[in-house]
Amino acid sequence: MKKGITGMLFVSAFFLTAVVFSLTALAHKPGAFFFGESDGDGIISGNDYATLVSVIQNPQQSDTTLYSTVPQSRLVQDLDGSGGADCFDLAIWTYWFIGDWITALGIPTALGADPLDPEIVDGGSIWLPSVMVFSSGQKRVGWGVVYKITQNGTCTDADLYGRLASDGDSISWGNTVFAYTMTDGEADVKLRVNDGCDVDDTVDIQVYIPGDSEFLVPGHRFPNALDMGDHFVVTVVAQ
Ligand SMILES: [Ca+2]
Ligand SMILES: [Ca+2]
Repeated sequence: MKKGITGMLFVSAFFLTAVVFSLTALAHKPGAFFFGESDGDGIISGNDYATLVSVIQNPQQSDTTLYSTVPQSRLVQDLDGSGGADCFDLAIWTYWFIGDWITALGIPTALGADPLDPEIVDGGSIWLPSVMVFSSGQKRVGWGVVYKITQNGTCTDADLYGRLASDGDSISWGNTVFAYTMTDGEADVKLRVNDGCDVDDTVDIQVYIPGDSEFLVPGHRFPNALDMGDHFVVTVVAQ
């Protein structure tokens, strides 16, 4: 009897949460916004649970049908970093859903890019080398990586092209932007230098994954920021 009541309460909470959060529309955010997600609202809720169960039960389903995340991939629900979506991820997810934010083994532990010192033609633009995000030897998918022009270079009259950190739904030029890691585990952002930069100037760019609190990602999926360590230092060269 008690078990039945508990089950009813759980199911009730499940659907109440789904209804409440279906009314909430959040702009895209960097960091763990999509980690464990499927319906793309950035919030761990009943829809995401149903998707993960469905994928486990019927693995041949199309990710583009099931996922509204960026990218549309079941790997955003790979919480243990195994490289697939399975019952071990569901176990972690279930803890999260009841408010026990246990640390998932699939959270990123390292960022890398090569080379870190590319050149850019004066007045031109380049795609920076892709930043890769890893954990447990696996490339991580759907993580929002922030790129930020710092004061450390000799020129700051430059812009980055990506999702604006201030409004992740807008893709534009700005000082601080982010990009999600795609199914190859790589995030891509473009840089341009403006009139205020000259030949031999450098543009310094910090790369990191923010902790949940910096951009108000709901839940406690990624409490602490992860910095790439070394910055991009891009040198302006003559045309
Ligand atoms: Ca959700
Ligand atoms: Ca997994």
